[in-house]
Amino acid sequence: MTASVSLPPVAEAARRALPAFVRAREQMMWIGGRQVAAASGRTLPNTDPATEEALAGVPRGEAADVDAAVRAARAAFTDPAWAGMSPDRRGRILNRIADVIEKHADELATIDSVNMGAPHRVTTHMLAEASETFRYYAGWPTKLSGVAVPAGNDHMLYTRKEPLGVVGVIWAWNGPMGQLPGKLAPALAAGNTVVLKPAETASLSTLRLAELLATTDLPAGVVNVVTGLGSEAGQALVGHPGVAKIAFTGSTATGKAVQRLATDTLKRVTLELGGKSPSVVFADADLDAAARGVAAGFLGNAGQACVAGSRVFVEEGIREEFVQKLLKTMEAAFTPGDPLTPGTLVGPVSNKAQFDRVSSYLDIARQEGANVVTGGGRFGDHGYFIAPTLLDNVRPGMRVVREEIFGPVGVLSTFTDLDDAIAQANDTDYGLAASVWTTNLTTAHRMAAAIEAGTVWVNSWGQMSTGNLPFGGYKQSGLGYEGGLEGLDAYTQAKAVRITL
Ligand code: TXE
Repeated sequence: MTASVSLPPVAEAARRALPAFVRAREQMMWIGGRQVAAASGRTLPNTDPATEEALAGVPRGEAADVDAAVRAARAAFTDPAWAGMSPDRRGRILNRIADVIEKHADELATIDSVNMGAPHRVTTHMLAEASETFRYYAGWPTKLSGVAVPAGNDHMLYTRKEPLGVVGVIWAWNGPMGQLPGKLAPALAAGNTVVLKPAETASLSTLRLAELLATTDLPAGVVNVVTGLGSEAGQALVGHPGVAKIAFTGSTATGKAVQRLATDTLKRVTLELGGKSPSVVFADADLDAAARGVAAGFLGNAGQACVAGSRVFVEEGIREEFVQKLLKTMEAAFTPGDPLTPGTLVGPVSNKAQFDRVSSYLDIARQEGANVVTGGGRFGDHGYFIAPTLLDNVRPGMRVVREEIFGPVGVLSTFTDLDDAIAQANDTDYGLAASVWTTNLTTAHRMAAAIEAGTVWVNSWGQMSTGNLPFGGYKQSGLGYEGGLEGLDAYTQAKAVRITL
């Protein structure tokens, strides 16, 4: 797997037909319903990771821009146009947002694929989940009710579920349109207003989405977008006293810093963080299906998934047979290609910093004594492509076993029995997800109960929810939930009302 990557003709045609949006010279942020440049006038570059070519620059928003956006969001929060809107109308607006996303799904997916390198098939899937998530939450405004609490004849007691205020949303580059809906949809369903701060290297789809939102009936200032660096715009948003809650997706280290800073103003915080998720293959599994699922687990989106199944555990007796099937699948279906070529399942990693980071982990793997079964370095001679990599001869203490690499790299070990599988799967600081491959019902349920992770897939990997299941991390993979009623509650506060009769 060391051939050079040259863009096939179909991808070149797709690139010539790219939405004009990605090539516009300079994009604008959205504050209070208007498109604005950064107060400083400065911009940040965006790059196509498959070609290393420059795309449209985005404004480098800083504290002054964040302050303007928070003020606009606060004004919109109390404006009767939003605060007094009936719940059914709010639900209709959420459905309208879903319509608009559906209509422009291909365009938004293409923008993300070019801006952050995920295969079009992957970004298309994210957009489908995005519209479904808005539809799921569109049903909630009319059902978000408090309760009447029993009391004596002299009192009436009840609760109200109220929005929090301004929600700051900060998220990552590995799935711009995948991570946003689980935050934006429930925030709006509950009646909050928001300031969005997308990742600095992958902001274009959010800016395009903001243009599309302006065509719905959302009042001005309900959704604002400030682009910029985490250390500038991101930090200013987390520290701003006018923000009631931060919803964050990113690394565990940055998540901890966000929570520390948010403590000063006692903001609520939900954190979707990193992972080092196990894929556990038992001898009785359908090994062909397991090989495909396990490969997708650590190679899908070039391994840049918080739920990536980057630690592979195989029952001892089937090790050789399974590894052969895995290598065959990797070669047949997961050879990297242009993200815009139909059928590509592995694109480049998203940006130069990530390319350097993954490359350095491959050096660390060799220094630590891991064996490179396949891959182990750059793929091709241009673009930020990394060869799909499988490592074995690994020990539990190695950095490549313990730390999130966030690239197309899996580490493989064996286990002896169920208890050994559970112990090894749980030997991690993280706890976001797991996949278990078995045809034995007892094994499936025992594993599902014993694994310390927020999501457990049995005989699949990576199926995400369309809003209706809670998604959250155990241990250092996060705090709180997205999705489902748990994900909506995170954007509300309960008020107790006591009326003396
Ligand atoms: O993430 P950051 P980075 C992991 C993955 C990756 C590593 C580094 O292992 O290799 O993190 O990626 C904003 N205050 N994950 O450095 O820093 C930033 O602008 C407020 C896993 O890109 O977490 C961006 O919008 N905001 C993860 C967002 O945080 C700040 C997805 C994420 O950036 C900030 C991404 C600050 N002080 C990376 N600093 C997953 N769970 O999927 C940065 N940001």
